[in-house]
Amino acid sequence: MSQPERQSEQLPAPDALPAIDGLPDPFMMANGSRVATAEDWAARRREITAMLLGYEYGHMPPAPGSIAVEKVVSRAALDGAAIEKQVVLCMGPEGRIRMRAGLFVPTKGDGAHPAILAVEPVWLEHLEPVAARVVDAGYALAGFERHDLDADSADRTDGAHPVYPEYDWASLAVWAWGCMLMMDYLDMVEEVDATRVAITGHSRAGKVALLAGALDERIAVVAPHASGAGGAGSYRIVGNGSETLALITEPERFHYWFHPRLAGFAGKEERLPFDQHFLRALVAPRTVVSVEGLGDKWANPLGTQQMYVAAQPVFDFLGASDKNGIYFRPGGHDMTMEDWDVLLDVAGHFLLAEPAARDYTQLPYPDVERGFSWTAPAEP
Ligand code: GTR
Repeated sequence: MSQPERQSEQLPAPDALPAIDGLPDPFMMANGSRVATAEDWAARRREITAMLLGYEYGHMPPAPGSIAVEKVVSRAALDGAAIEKQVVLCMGPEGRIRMRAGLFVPTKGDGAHPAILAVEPVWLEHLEPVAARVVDAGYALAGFERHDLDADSADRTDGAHPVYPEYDWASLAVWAWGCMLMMDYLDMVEEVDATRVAITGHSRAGKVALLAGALDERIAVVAPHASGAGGAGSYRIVGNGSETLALITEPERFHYWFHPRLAGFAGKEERLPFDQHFLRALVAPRTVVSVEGLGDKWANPLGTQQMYVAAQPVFDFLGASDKNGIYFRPGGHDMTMEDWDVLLDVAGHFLLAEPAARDYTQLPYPDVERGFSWTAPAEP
């Protein structure tokens, strides 16, 4: 058992935790005092991370250190607009972790390019229009095959789980770890500026993008798309027809995405010592913009708005008020070309300081009460 897991063994069970009225206060430290300084927040950030990993996602191994890059393909692509690289990243004990990754680097423009990191195998044919659009906007597009690390099933005998048997990470954490490996890789690629990376993913991959972006402080912009339960959506505030904690952790559904402790809070969400605004707040003072479909009820638009609102005091406290954003478009649960255009606008504005073409503060339910009464401490 890893050290953090040994510590999380002592985590109180749901019934031993107090029921919290409204949304938990991210500034309230475990010792009962409230965050007052930037150092306090750094300590609180560690507490929040420990809670989220202990109760919700499980613990990941550290970065494997060195990565061997096996080149599979390097060729002109997208009618000459990009060089496409397909590689296999080999790492971990005895090189047993093998993950396919891909990268499109624009041929126009000099120097290291800003990049979009998608939790997708970007080399697949159906994503070619996306690659063309991203490259045309001047970004490199990177992605990977998360199922090389963990198949989307409860089986723990494939991919990374058997390589690190001492870790209690569930699938979302395994896949988020893959994003961090991608950051290690992008750091090695001289045509990419790894300090200017925006991460995105849709739905379950959006949950992964948010988790990775919350934990990995190298990721400048975090843009989960339709991530819902376990992502940018609330467990406590759930709109009509939206996915609940109980539903997502059902044994016949997606319990294996999460640490088994999470399912214990089904019907007891008020005892969770956090809600997903804590995850979102971990991104501060970097940028998070969640992109949603107004008609995508399953992904909990109301609860996503409320998490955005409840994370804002942390961004305010850290002097990053304008780095927390949300965007709702009409329509349902898919990631369309229009959504990629939004993502490129987000990247243009928050990575490259270009003027934004959209308002990232517009609430779809402006009249709903905030659901909490605590406020940000005076600025550190
Ligand atoms: C659904 C699941 C959602 C979302 C979605 C997807 O069935 O309930 O939480 O992750 O799958 O990934 O498309």
